[in-house]
Amino acid sequence: MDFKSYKYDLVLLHAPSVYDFRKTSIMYGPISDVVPSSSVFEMYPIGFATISRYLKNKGFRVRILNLAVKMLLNPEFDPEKFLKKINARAFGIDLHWLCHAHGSVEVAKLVKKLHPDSAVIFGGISATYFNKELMEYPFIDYCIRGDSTELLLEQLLIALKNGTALDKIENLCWKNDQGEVIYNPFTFIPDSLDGIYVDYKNIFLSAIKDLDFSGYLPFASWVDYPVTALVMSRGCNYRCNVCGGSNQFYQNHCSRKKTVYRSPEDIGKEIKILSRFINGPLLLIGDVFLNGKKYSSDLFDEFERLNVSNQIIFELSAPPARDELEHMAKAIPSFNLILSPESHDERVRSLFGRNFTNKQTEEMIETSIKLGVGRIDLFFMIGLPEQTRQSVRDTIKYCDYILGKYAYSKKVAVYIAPMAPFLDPGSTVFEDPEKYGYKLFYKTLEQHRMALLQPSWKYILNYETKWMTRDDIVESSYEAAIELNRVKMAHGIIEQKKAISQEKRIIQARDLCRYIDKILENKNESVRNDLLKDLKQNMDIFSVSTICNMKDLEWAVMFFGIKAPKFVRRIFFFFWSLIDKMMG
Ligand code: B12
Repeated sequence: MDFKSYKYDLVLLHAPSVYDFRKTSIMYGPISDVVPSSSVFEMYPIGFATISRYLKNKGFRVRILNLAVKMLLNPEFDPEKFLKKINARAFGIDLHWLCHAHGSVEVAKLVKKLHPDSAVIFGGISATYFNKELMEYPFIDYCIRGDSTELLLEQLLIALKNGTALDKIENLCWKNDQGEVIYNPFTFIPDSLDGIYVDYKNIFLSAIKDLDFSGYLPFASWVDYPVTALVMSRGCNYRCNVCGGSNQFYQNHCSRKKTVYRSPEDIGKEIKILSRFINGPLLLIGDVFLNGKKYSSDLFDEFERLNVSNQIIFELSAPPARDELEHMAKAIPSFNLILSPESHDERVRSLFGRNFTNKQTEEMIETSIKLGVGRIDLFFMIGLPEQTRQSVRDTIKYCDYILGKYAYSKKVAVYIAPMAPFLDPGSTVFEDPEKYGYKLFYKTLEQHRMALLQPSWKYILNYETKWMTRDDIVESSYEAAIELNRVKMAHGIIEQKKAISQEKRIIQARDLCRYIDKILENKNESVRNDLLKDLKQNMDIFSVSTICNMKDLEWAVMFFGIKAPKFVRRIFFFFWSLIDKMMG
C-alpha cells in the first residue's frame, strides 16, 4: 500500500519538440506551417482530453500540463521550478509525434530528478513504436502501447496506489525489482470507442481549479483561433506508404486490424456541448466515408438534428460520391473539406498510396461548390516517391490551373509543404526505404533525438529520395512556395502588398538556410557555434509562416471563436496570463 498523499493521481505532460528551444539556435523551417501549432509543436494529443475525462469520471485527480505552451508564451517560465511544486503519483508524458523525441525524454529525465518516487509513464504512437528504446532509459518506468490507453491507465494507477501486480495489465511495459523490462502481451485493442469523450467544460473548469489556463491550452494561439479536434475514429483504412498512421502501421505496430469508430450519437453528444460555448471550427479526426454509407448517413442525420452552426471540417482520403456530398451539405450548413492529392501527377499519388484521379478531384470541387461548401483545402506534398524538382514545379502549375478554374467561387485554397521533419516511423517506406527509393539518415529514437538538435531543418530531415536529395527538398520547398505565392497573387487570393512581403520572407528563409550551410563548412567548432548563436533570433522568425502564411489556413471563425467577443477573450487571457505568471 502507498501511504504517501498526492495532490494528483496523474499529471499529463506535453513537452516541446526540443526541450530548451528557447536557448538553442535551430532553423526549424516550414515544418509546422500547415498545422495550427508553431515549430515547437506545442499541441498535445487529443488523447490527453479523452484520458483525463475517462479517469476523472472514475474518481481520479488528473491534470493536463502543456509545458510547451507555457514555455512558449512566457519566456521567464521556469519548467524546473514549476514542476518541482507539482505533487503527483504519476506523470504521463506523450511521445505521440516523433518530433517530440528530444523534449519528451528530457522532460522525463527532469521529472524523475525532481520526483524520484513518482512514476514516469510514456504513451502515444511513437512511444508504441520505440517502446524498447524508451524503456532502456533509467528515468522511464512504464510505457503503455497502443492507440487506446484510457482503461489501461486506470488499471496502472490502481496498481500503483495499491502496490498490486502489474503483470495482468495488457500492453504495459514495466520494470521488475531486478530492473528487467517486462513486456506484457499487446492484446488490448478495443473494437468500440464507447465511453471515449472529450469534456471541454470539464477542461475549462479544471483550468480554473488549478489556476492554470495556459497549461490546458491545446496550442498557443487557440484563444484567437479556437479550432477544436473531435475524435471520430482510431486507426485508418488507407495504406499510404509514407504515413505512420496508415492501415499497415496500425496492424504491424498497434496490433489494430480494423479501424474503430465512435457512434454518431456519441459524436453528437460531444458536439452539442462543444457548440454551446465554442463557435470555432470543429475538425473531425478520420474520414467519415470510410466506414460505409450507413455510418456517414447516420452521422449527417445527427448533425441535422442538432442544427450545429459551427463550421465542420471533414478530412477526406478520396473524393466522395455525389450523393454523399449532397447528404453532407443538406445536414450541415457550414461544411468544409480537406483533400490531399499530394501531387498533380497521378502516378506519384498512387505510389504514395492514393488512387483517385484529377478528374474525380475536380468533379468533387465542382459539386461541393454547387452545394455551398465553405471552403475546400487541397494539400500537396514534397518528398514523395518518384517526385522530382520538375514534378514539384508541375504541381504548382496544376495549382494555378485549379485556382483559375474555380476562381469564380472563391472557395478553393491550395497549399504545398515538404514532408517534414520526418518520414514517419513505422510507415512502409521507413521499414524498407531502399525498396521505395528512399535513403534514411536516422532510424533509432536516439538518432532522431540528436537530429532534432541540428542547426537547420535540412539536417533534421531523416530522409532523402533517389529523385531528390535533402538539398533538393529544401530548395524545392522554397521555390514552390515562391511560385505558389505568385500564383495566388495573380488570382487575387493574396493582395499584392502581402504577396510581395511574403515572397521577401520566403527568400530570407531560404537564404538563411544557405547561410547556415556555409557556416557548417567552417572547420572551427567554436567559431561555428558562435555564428549560429548570433542567428538565433532570425532562425526563430523564419521558422514560422514561411512556406505559406499560417493565417491563410485558418477557417474563418464566425464573428468570435469562443462565445465571447475578441476583446473580452483578450482581457480574460491577459488576466489569466498574469495569474499564470504569478503561479509560474
Ligand atoms: C488527427 C491528427 C492530427 C491533428 C492532431 C489533433 C490532436 N490534438 O491530437 C493535427 C492535424 C493537428 C495533426 C498535427 C500533426 N501531425 Co498528425 N495525425 C493525426 C491523425 C490523422 C490521427 C491521429 C489519431 O487518430 N489520434 C487518435 C489516437 C490514436 O491518439 P490519441 O487519442 O490522441 O491518443 C491515444 C494514444 O495515442 C495514447 N496516448 C497519447 N498520448 C499519451 C500519453 C500517455 C502518457 C499515455 C499513457 C498514452 C498516450 O493514448 C491515447 C488515448 O487512448 C494521424 C494519422 C492516423 N491515422 O493515425 C496523424 C499523425 C499522428 N500525425 C502525424 C504528424 C507527423 C503530425 C505533425 C508533426 C505534422 C507536421 N509536420 O506538422 C503535426 C504535429 C502537431 C503538434 N503536436 O503540434 C504523424 C505522426 C507520425 C509520428 N509517429 O511522428 C501521423 C501518424 C500521420 C501523419 N503523417 O499525419 N495531426
